[in-house]
Amino acid sequence: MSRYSEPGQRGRRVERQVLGASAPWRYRLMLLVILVALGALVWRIIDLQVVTHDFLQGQGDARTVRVEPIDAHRGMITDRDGEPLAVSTPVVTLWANPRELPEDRGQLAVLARALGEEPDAFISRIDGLRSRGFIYLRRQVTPEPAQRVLDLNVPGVYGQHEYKRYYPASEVTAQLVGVTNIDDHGQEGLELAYDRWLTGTPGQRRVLKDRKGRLVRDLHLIRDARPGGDLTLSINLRLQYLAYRELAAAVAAHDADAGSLVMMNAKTGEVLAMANVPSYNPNNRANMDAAGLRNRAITDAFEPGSVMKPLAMAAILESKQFSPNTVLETSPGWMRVDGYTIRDVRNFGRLTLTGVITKSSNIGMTQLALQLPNDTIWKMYDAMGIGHSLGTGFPGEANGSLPPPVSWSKAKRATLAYGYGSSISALQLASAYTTLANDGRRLPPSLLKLDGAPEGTQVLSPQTARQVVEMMETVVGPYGGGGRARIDGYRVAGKTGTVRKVGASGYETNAYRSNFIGIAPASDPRLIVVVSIDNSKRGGYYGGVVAAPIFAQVAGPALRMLDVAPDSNAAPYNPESPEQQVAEAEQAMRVTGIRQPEAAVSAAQATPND
Ligand code: 59J
Repeated sequence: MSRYSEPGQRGRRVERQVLGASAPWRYRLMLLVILVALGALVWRIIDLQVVTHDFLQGQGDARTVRVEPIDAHRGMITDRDGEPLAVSTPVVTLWANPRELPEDRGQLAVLARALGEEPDAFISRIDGLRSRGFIYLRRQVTPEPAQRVLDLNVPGVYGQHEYKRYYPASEVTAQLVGVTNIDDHGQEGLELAYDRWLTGTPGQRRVLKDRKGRLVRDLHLIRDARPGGDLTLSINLRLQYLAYRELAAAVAAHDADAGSLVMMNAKTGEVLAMANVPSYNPNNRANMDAAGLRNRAITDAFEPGSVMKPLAMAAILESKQFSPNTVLETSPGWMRVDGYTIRDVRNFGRLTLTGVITKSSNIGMTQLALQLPNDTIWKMYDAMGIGHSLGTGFPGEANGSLPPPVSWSKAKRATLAYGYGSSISALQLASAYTTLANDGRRLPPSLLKLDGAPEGTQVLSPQTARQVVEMMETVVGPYGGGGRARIDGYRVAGKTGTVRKVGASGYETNAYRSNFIGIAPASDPRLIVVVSIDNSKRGGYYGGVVAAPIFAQVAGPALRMLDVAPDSNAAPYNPESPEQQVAEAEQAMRVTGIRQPEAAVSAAQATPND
């Protein structure tokens, strides 16, 4: 300003005067424009240095320093003895940035061959994807062949280290163990139920990468990956193989739709084997189909039929109104209740309570149930866990159903006593039978290995439990339908069941479920085995014909593998031997309650109903 007022600078002064005088608005406008421009510049500086600083800094850094996840090792699933059932093995996923891949056809052809692909098809595929920044070449290959590809040093080809789940026992344990998806998360079975436990926590490391995303060097570890926990199952893999093999063979031989087998430790509730057919290979996700995925032994509830009779019999004996030797009249083999006709397969005449179990008399069970208060049998079933969750946490675990005794008709009470009107899974059935096999104390099932026996719940008296087990021994004896369940060297208690399946219009006339439940050794039970075969279409369909032999083929070797002391030196069953004649006469008396010689006569007339 002082320059303008200096003497001798008149011209300027004049100019200023002219300017200021002729267009003061122009001057002000210019000043304003300059100020606005200056302000914008200052704002931009503030903006870059302060406001968006972090964003820009981050953008810059992203091109060089990155935080990379470190994959956590997923926990292993093993059998009770540490045999691996699900293991995570290191693999490499090969990927490429097509923009960086060479144009050179020869080099691409070499890469294609190393990947096991046809060169021409590979090259045209790559050419179609040139605009992309990322494509998978091959996912989850074993490290050695992956390294051979990486060693070609083709620009734009990278390897990412990952883990892949491998299931050594494949279809034998498939539905129990379950499966993970390609991102290593549980999708089915115990892999899903225990996903949080098995999944570790991924770690983080800071790395320096070049502009193309290639690792230059590790900067530092932020957090190490925390591996997932291991899971030790209750099953024994050798017993599991045995169970699966025999079950699969029987399902094939009988052209059945499906089958399940549960083997339980009678003293702890631990599941020692759980097999399901059809199955699938969990190592090949492409071939998974819904039928093979189902762990039917846990997720499928079915109408149980006669395998419920021993459980109802426990309630009947607990009432103290009957003893195993109380005699009933079941002639003529059918009876009417509430307008429904209840039938036995034959007219069994006079039967003791033991005989009702031996012969599987629907009429005997009906008579007993109708002499007891409304809810006696319902209460017993309820206490045994029918209709309740087993609490395994297994995905899709079935509760089954047990309709409550509100205004029950006589027919409902009767059918419930001989096994109809409720539904139950094979695992629930095994668990309910711990009450009989374990002196009246019910044990919850466990799919995981336990340190000791759980406390359980006393559901009935030890005496009643033993009486029912003894009654069940007659089922595999000469007058029962379960002779095919016999095992050399061991006393077996069992129950057969043949159930007409329910279809769209009531009970089917030619579709059955064949069941057998067995306890061995009967003198001091170690094993409970449930076998259930769905819709046998060849070689019979009775529980005693289809399911009982599977019990013997599995429980026999299992008892020997487990080193269980034999409790029987009975000679193998031979109907001709004098000892057998005496034994049969004795048993006939227990079954029918009638002394010889009538028993011998009726025994001779009766054909074993298997
Ligand atoms: C049966 C039923 C259906 C449901 C009958 C099996 C009833 C019944 C209505 C006819 C085949 C058949 C509620 S039979 O399990 O009694 O296991 O070795 O499905 O009775 O009232 O053609 N089991 N099975 N009954 N229903 N409703 C016997 C018995 C059983 C055997 C054989 C022959 C039935 C000895 C079954 C076995 O104990």
